Amino acid sequence: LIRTVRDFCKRNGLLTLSVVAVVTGCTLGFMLRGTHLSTQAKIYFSFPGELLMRMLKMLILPLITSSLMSGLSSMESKACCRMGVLTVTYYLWTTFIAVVVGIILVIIIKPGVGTEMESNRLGGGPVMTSADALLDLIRNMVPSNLIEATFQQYKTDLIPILKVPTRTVQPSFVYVVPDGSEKGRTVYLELTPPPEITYKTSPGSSQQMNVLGIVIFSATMGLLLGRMGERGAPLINVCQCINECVMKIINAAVWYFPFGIIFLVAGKILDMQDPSTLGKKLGWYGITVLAGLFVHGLVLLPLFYFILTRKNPFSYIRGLLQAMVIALATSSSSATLPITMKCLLENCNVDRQIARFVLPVGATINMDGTALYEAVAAIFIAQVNNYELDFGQLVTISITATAASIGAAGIPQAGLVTMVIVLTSVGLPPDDITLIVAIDWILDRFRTMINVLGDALAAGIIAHLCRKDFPLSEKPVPSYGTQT
Ligand code: DAS
Repeated sequence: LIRTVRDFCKRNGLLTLSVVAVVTGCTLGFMLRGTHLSTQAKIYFSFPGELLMRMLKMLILPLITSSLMSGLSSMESKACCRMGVLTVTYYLWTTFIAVVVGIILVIIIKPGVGTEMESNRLGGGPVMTSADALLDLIRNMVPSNLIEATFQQYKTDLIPILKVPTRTVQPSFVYVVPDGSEKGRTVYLELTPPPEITYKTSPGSSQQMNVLGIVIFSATMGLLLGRMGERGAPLINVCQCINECVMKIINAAVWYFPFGIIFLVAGKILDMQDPSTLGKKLGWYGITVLAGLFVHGLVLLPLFYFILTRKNPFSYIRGLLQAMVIALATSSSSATLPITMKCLLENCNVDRQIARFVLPVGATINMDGTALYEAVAAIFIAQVNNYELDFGQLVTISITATAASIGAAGIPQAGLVTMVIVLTSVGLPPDDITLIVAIDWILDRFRTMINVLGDALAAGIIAHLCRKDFPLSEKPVPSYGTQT
């Protein structure tokens, strides 16, 4: 038994360490919840976990841009279009299936029915119309500033450095220019652009780090570079070198992850809010979401994989366990992207060109777990408010939950933010998300894990369906135990 455990740890050292780190973090977090740590102590305590998240965020922009630009530039255009259409179609289909699974389960289990909430909570009118919310979602998909798009959620980190304009405060830029006199004096020009038309933004929209704009920009650059022939070669080489360097940095950084995970998980548990007044109902709501995630993520998606590739989905999923543990620990699919890429290339033998396209696109627009969660949460809130939804409203929820998951960023609790769109679309009070926020921190981890799993399984399916265009992509998944 000792030899078996030792051999397993050798083969799966990092995975084992990460799982042990999550368990240790949970234990430590719940042990410390009883003590009343001071704010300063909490800051020091959560520091290693903050370093882990910053390491992962640091890699997002170079990884996405270099992957897409180097990957697409070397593809033949017909093959690229076929792969792109297949990828987006598959993503939309699986996201919609996830929503339907969630709606069926929440209608059967009825977690929110029979709650004695005062029924006059409705009619307060939505914070914004669903049209405004959807427009805000689409607006976030086309950022006016690529740097802002990458770090939009982290603007507070950057304003002192980049003076990135914020949506609510009119930006003013200070320019230093020589005045042309022989004394070489300089003058300061403060230019305040005309006030933008103010538009409504969904609550917390500044929290949406939506890198879809970067994916679109990088994919377009990659396609154009590929058609520039020799003239594009230098930049393609630069992108390939950046991509290789980023993967090497990931290989080095991953050994810090278990240490960071302990404090990241423990720190989140320390900040966990006490369950809301809903108590047991909230428990049934959590069970409904987890059941939906299990059915969709570990039954339906593997079934789609088997039907479309005729391969064993679970030997493929074994190669993804490391990425799924990181997703569970960080609750951020964007931050997990570097590890997902590493698992696909090293453990699942997915062709690099396919992985470089399917994963970055998936990390921004494909969130099956989030879509399922938002549909369940919206119907649960309607049940809690004793508010009967008709079939048309269920259809509206399925469409807006799909759209909201596409617009959600791959960051912690992004799904809670975009859920406002789903609630306002059927006239439910958006501030009712406070009823479910108490257990959102744990559900967020599991739905992020399913988001990452959905992207990675899609890469394996697309690699199989496009094997004629990318002959190298059809490599056998190594049998369990030979993975790095
Ligand atoms: N945490 C998000 C992610 O990274 C999912 C969500 O908030 O729903 O995928």
